[in-house]
Amino acid sequence: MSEDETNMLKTAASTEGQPTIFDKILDKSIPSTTVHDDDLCYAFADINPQGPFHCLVIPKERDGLTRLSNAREDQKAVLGHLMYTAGQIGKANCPEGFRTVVNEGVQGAQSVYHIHVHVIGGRQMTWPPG
Ligand code: IU
Repeated sequence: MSEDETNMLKTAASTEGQPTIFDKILDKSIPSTTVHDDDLCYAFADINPQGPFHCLVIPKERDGLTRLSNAREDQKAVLGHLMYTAGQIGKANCPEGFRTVVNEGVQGAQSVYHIHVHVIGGRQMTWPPG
């Protein structure tokens, strides 16, 4: 990762509850490569891919969903939609298998506080994750 990218991630990490870079991706003021777009969610290519295929699936309305543990009961449908969409994207792009990841908080290595599901594939994964 370049120094610029590292600095962007550090900036993103300090803004829980504030607008994030993903708002700018959603309003198109920052360009992104679209993988999927529907009423509830948007998926785009990760800027620092961890495999031949790596995208992020995000809700269009963050509505307090900065991280998984903040989800309210009335947001179960949105969470389900994010996960369903991640599965469909993975199936379409990584027929040999893929990994979905939701990082949470500091020890979970979350850097952007707008919930997102990573879909990573196109290479053999290992376990445990780092
Ligand atoms: P994390 O789960 O919060 O650590 O993941 C944030 C991801 O957002 C990470 O994989 C970054 O490469 C990615 N990302 C991006 O795709 N575009 C950006 O402008 C920024 C981060 I900042």
